[in-house]
Amino acid sequence: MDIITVETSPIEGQKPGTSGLRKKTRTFMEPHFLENFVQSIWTGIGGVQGKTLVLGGDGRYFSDRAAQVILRMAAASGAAKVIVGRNALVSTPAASNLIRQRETDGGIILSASHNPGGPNGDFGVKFNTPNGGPAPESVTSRIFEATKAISTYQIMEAQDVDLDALGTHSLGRMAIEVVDPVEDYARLMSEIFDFDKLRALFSGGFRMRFDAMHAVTGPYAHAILEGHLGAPEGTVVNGTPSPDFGGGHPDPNPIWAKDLMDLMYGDDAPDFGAASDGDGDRNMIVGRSCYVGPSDSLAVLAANATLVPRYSGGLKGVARSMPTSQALDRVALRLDCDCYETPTGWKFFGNLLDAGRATLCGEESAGTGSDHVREKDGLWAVLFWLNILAERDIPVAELMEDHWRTYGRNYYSRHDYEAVDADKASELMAALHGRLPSLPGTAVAGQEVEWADEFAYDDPVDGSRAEAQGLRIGTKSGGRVVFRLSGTGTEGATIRVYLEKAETDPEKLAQDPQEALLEMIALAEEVSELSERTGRTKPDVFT
Ligand code: VG1
Ligand code: CO
Repeated sequence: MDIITVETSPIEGQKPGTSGLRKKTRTFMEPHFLENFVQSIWTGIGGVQGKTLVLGGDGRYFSDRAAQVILRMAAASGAAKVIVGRNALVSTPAASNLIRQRETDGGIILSASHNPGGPNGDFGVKFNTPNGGPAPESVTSRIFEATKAISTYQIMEAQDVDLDALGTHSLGRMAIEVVDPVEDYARLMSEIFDFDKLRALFSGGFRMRFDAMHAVTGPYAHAILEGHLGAPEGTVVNGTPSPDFGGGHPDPNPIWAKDLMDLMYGDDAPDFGAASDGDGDRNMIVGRSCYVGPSDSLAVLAANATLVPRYSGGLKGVARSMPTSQALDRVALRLDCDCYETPTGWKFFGNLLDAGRATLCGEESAGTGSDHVREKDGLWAVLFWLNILAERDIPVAELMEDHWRTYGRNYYSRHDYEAVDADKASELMAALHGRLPSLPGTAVAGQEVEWADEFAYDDPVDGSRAEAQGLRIGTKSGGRVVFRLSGTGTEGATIRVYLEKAETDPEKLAQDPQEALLEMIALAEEVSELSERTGRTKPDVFT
């Protein structure tokens, strides 16, 4: 088979964001776009000669073509082996697990997570390092530098590999092993949780619905929930992955998982509801008439961790991304364990997990995970909740009330303003940045500002520093507002406004978050002049 060298030149805009490179699918399909980026990954990691990689993704439109291109490029650059999920389907946490279990040199995940798929949707490519986690900034910046200097790439001329057939194939001298993407992951879950207890829960009549949102967790949820744990058939809905996610938006939040919300707030609600995103790393948890916000969910997992076999010895530490609510900190204080605050994106948890400083991590964007892999893990979070409910034997709503009574409640919401004109968004951020030093000690929208800063993170393990990670304002009354620009969007800019207010008065623990946060919402508007600057009067999405 021939290896050909193709002349190319740098393509603008190949800077990896919060989680790999995400673009419109059509952009990825433009001549050389994918190839340039993949060759730059090889350069950024010091070549693939003799290496073994994992390859898989959420199965979105163009994944099948992209997988064949990546295989031909890996073979052309001398990779020894690529382990591929059948039909290139592997959830993000399962890919992280494969990279670790098989001790490979890393892997490539094809996904744009919760963004819609299809020719008019989004596509993404992410490189994960040998620890199974998303490449840290040191690696992504080398990849980005390579995209700016590229002049050629190598690709093998060959027929497509049959990725539907399990077993070993070859491409030139490179081996390709097509594996069942669910098997290893299901085994890992059975080692973490008390599967006997969960089987007893379902055989005792516990009812749940898991909405896979036509995305990658379908096969995993069918196999684990309905297979291993004996949940009745029909527990998993929308369980067949489709390249455009059934035309939907595979984002597990009350807006995009509305069917599930309607069911859980209706007359015939089952005991428990859950959903996961496109690539299976996010989760949504909802009890009967009780939606659990992601930051609260993280705090509940930490508070109840010792009920799960793997964490029965306690937690080494916990970590949350900066904009995530401080509900976790309250639990850590009681447990007397360290609580780290990192920038947004899972890549910042990797060092803490590798160094054994943190056991559980999470983000307000519906991502929770632990040291079992190096990605957030949707189905793991769902099984964690089931394990807690099996042990505590109370409804979700009661568990939440108990949690807030014990620890206090951090009312929390994120307001997103999507596809804002990029210049206007950066002007807003720049103006706010300029105002920060003058805010402490003044009153804004009737709230006394205590502190204001721009978040920067010094990694305690490798000493690296990440700057400009969000603008934050804290009030005397224990409130906080954070402003960030999204690093995963593909159209204009997305402004994220994170609102939080702590409440410990036992009489005030049952409010609607949007009501409880009205003062913080007013402060955010006044300090940023968001509606005036962007013409937007309400968020496109709030969670
Ligand atoms: C968003 C979330 C962040 C998450 C990232 C990737 O990033 O806010 O918490 O880690 O998506 O998640 P940003 O930069 O748009 O705010 V996933 O499930 O999209 O891989
Ligand atoms: Co995701």
